[in-house]
Amino acid sequence: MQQLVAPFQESLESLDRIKANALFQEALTTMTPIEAVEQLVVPALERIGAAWHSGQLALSQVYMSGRFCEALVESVLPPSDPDRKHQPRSAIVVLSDYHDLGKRIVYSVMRASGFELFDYGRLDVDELVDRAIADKLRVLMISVLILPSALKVKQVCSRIKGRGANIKVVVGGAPFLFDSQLWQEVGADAMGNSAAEAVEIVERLMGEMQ
Ligand code: B12
Repeated sequence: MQQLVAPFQESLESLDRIKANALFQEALTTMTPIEAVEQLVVPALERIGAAWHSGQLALSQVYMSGRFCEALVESVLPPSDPDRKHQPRSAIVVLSDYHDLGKRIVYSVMRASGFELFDYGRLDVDELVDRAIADKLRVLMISVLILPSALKVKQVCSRIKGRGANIKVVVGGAPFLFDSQLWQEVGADAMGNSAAEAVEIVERLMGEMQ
């Protein structure tokens, strides 16, 4: 798999959609769709983000890479598991910033693993807290792309607690991958590095709630 990441990254950077698709299909011959996403798409996008950060790429290349990958991921997302687990009441949201891919993958993997959860799309703090409480959530999964959004999780957690609701907050996304302490600093109950970890965390929380 490692040897596919560099050519996949190059194909994205040069906006070669056909080559990117061919390399993704090659990965699918030896791994499941989610493995291909987590071991090929995610590392390539991480490298592209780092290259943009150090001035080697234009933001337009980052943007188009994200769009290509969204289409690839969308084409292989796993179907829902018919044997749904209805507990605990859960939702997933993108807090404040503008991205979709991480949330979409986590949502899809959760559903494929049998969990039913609300997809709140993208919300800001006040709207999110109101909705989470109105829906009587037990678990709120928050995905963020940039640090300012990650810091807003603190407001979400304190407002939820301030209103007396018992909702476990699970976070994920780039800022939490960069700083392993950040999830605790913003008052979250757990942080996941990947979609697979999201499932493990919710299963663990379900055990603790019983
Ligand atoms: C693609 C991308 C974009 C695209 C997004 C397109 C889209 N529709 O999604 C565009 C071009 C729009 C963009 C814009 C910006 N970006 Co950008 N972007 C990226 C990039 C390259 C990849 C992100 C991505 O989609 N990765 C793939 C997904 C699948 O990974 P993921 O989100 O991390 O999700 C996985 C895990 O984190 C986890 N997970 C995610 N959510 C959750 C939730 C839970 C509950 C759990 C358990 C797990 C979990 O599971 C997922 C699957 O494995 C990253 C680089 C990086 N290292 O992440 C930079 C990056 C995130 N961007 C960055 C920046 C700064 C920006 C901009 C501010 C740039 C600018 N100056 O305008 C804007 C901000 C836009 C905004 N306000 O929202 C920085 C953030 C730095 C920081 N510490 O805050 C990064 C890290 C680049 C860098 N190295 O500097 N970006």
